[in-house]
Amino acid sequence: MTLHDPIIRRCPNNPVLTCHDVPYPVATVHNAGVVRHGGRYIMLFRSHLRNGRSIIGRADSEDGFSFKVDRQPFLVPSTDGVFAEYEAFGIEDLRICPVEDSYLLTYSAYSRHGVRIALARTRDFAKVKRIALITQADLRNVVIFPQIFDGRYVRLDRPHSEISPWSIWISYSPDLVHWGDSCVIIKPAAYHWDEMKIGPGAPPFRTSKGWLHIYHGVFKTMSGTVYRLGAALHALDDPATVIGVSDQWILQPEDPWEINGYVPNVVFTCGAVPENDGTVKIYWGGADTVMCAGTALVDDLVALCLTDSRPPL
Ligand code: BMA
Repeated sequence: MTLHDPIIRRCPNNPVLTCHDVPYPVATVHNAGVVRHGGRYIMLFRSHLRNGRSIIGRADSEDGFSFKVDRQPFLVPSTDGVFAEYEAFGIEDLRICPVEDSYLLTYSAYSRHGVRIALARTRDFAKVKRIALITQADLRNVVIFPQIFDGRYVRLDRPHSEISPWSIWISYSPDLVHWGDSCVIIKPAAYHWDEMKIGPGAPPFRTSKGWLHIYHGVFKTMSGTVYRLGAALHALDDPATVIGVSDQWILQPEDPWEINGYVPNVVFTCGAVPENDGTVKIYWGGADTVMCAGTALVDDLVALCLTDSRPPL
């Protein structure tokens, strides 16, 4: 099979959203979760406020590329109880995980105690209910699979470690609150584009060959780090089984707004929307400053994982 080059075709209107499109004062617009809901695309994006802390805004689109931002932020740090304690430094990098009849929102909660992941639920993007803080400190990038496996929710996550390069783990829960049976399933590959650290990116989506997961990988250079995107395929009946991890990256910083910005040389994804025509829309933050979008053929991404794969561990 001949793969298309480039694998991800960038939207000609990139960046699709910037701080200038937001009707309240923010310094950045990036790392957004996106879903199709009720015939529209809903984007929940992160913005730095001018004090350096982050909140989540909402933008809607008819076509997935041209977005209009709500007048008010969608989610700001809680002022109540345990969530207030752990969200005090801001909330970041929200993923929208469609599971059963609702959307599970996972986001990084920052505080003087470190970073952990909070879980909230919405059915309509009007009412949002926080459910629980689902990791302890220094564990983030949580994405939840759209299916329940043998009565358990399944998530990918990324703990920090001093001993091992930061890797992608899997965990299970009967109730979304208590998680366990964790094990590592994909590690960075030595002297490879993702050798420094990797982490879950967009919530995985179903293909005929497996769950497709777009993740991020980091390489350290003499002038800082480079964040790129890669693809991995997990078995449909058992997501802990990694069928293949693409040896090549699928996206790297190339446009000026990906190379220069708040953090240079970053493409970072929290959302991808599979379409009925065999394509997938992929969304990424450019240089932690703007939102970009692109399209790929699902078959190309699957083929990279199956025919040009590197060992997962
Ligand atoms: C990661 C996270 C992301 C960010 C990326 C690049 O560690 O903080 O939110 O996009 O670094 O700065």
